Amino acid sequence: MNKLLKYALLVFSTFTILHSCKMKTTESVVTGTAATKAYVAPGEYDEFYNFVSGGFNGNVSVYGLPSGRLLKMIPVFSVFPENGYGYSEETKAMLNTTAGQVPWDDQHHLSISMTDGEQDGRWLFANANNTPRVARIDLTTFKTAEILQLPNSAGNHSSPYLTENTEYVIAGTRFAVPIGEQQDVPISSFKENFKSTISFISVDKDHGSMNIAFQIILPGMDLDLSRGGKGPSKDWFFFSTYNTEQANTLLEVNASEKDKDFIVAINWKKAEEYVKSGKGKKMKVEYAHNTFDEETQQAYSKIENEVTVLTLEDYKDMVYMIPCAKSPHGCDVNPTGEYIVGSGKLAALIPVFSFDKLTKAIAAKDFEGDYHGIPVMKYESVLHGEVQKPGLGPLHTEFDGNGNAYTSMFLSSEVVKWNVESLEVLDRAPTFYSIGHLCIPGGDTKKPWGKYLIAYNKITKDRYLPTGPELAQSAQLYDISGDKMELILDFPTVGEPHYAQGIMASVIKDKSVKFYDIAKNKHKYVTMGEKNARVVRTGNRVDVYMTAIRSHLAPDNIEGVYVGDEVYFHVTNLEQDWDIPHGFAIKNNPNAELLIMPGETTTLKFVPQKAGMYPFYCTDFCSALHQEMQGYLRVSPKGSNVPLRFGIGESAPGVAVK
Ligand code: K7E
Ligand code: CUA
Repeated sequence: MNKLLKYALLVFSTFTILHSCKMKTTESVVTGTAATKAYVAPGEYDEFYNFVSGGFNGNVSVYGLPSGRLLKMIPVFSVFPENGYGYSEETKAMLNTTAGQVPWDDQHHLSISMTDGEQDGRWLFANANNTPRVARIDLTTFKTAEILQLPNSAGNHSSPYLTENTEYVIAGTRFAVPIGEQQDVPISSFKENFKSTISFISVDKDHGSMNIAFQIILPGMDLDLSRGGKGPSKDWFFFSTYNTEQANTLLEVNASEKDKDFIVAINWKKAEEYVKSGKGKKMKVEYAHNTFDEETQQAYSKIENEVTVLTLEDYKDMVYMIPCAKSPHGCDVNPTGEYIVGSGKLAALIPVFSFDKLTKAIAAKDFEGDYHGIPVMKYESVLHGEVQKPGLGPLHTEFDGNGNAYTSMFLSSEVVKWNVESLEVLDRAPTFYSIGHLCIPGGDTKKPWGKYLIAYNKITKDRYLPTGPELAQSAQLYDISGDKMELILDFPTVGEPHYAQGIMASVIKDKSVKFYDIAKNKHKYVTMGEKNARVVRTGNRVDVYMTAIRSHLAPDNIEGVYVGDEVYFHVTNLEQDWDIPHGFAIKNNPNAELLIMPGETTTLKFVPQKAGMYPFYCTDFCSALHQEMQGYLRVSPKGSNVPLRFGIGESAPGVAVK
């Protein structure tokens, strides 16, 4: 198909969507070369990793691009029976909070750690909306290494966003709530009592460990999304807000009353200085800080009690409000750090603000007034310009490395490409359907890779074979290396993706851990070699020091366990080879299995409720004799006198009775 015809079809299909509200299929816009562009031959690696938020599944999934192949699901905020995350004794504490173990969350946004504004591929940060938490995933193991609960927060949506050198992870609240001692107040007292907060979580340069450095308390409003500045604006953070009307009911109407909401600009460097110089006050709070220790292979949960907060008196000259068209959702900063894009869901244009103008207007005190004591900038004084008629329902913007921006349009179901300097619309591509977030690998950093764009769509309809009332979520891959965006692939995703991150595979793939060095295994219940496999009774606690190696578990015969005993299977995988996990499951165990990585020790707790024979086995097909990797636990009635006996082969109770 010649280029002109293709373009005509694109324009035509966009036009039909905009003007008939009738959904169209893409058949007409996919060209013959698309398949080869997305094709990754069997045995070949993908060029990019794509880390995709799981939305209501609470976890993160990993795809390869351009193939769209699902590589892994990383359990983060939700229990994951598939590998025992949240069930094993080692990982239960990862999901601990001040409200007890919370086994689920709603995961929307991801950020890959950066050095000098470029992805360094060390860690992936993830937010939990519902029970406010931020997680750090280690990209050498693809495991959740740390989860930090956020006090004074409700709806941790504007999170987790990073400063240029990952000095801080920043997390803003979606819900304003009463904070401090007195929280039992009438909902109608929103205006007096409800506050919004932004948490600044420091990240250790070498190990990544997180701590809440301080929080900024803002008047009650709903912070939606945010971005850190870059280059000239690197000391700043920008947040979109809605409900600056401070409504507490029927926000659909009441939070869209005003013509403009705001983008909140915060000079975090100043905030940091103020805290260092002793400003701010300590506040009594409670939050859980959970860390997975690689050495002992054990998660520890600690309840912290204090946080430093900066209130309005402390931050007179570090917070400013920029008026922005109705209910802005995305708030994105371009790679040079000069432009801030506010995407108002209900606006028919996209305002682009200039950082240079902002600093000049602040210096000149060119304010329009104030919002609860915070200076409000004049829209015209800080505006670079508006993208006119971009489409309907702008949500999020990502950037390529060539001066272009790509904005998702929820209502008109399209991606619109425009030039950041000239604000001229350059291209549009339909999405199927109702796009939410989009992602260009590195598209939120100083150095976007700029080759592909992925649309994460909210509605799937007719894209895949029907699967009952719930359909697979739909992602679409576009080649953006040319002037025109070209749709090259549809791929289904799990959960409900919101934001995602993409990174050149070469940045992380060679650092991937292949197995754990068993010599360094400091787990309290490690079994160093099969000869040390044993069972130890202490009162009604039974510790099984079990080993797994192709193709047996040791011990594989255990007797002398009684109903009501607390049996702990500490399974050490003795393999020292890549891709040889062993699994462990026992009959009637009311939770999940274990999946033990080579060199690792993992524990399953089992409290037998009835006397009987309980077979156990390896669940991961590990060798030709995997099916033989099995054993028996004999459980006798409470108070019986069956002696504790265990073994394997010659030493098994059934053989070795003497
Ligand atoms: Cu889905 Cu980032 Cu929670 Cu927009 S948010 S789509
Ligand atoms: Cu070990 Cu199957």
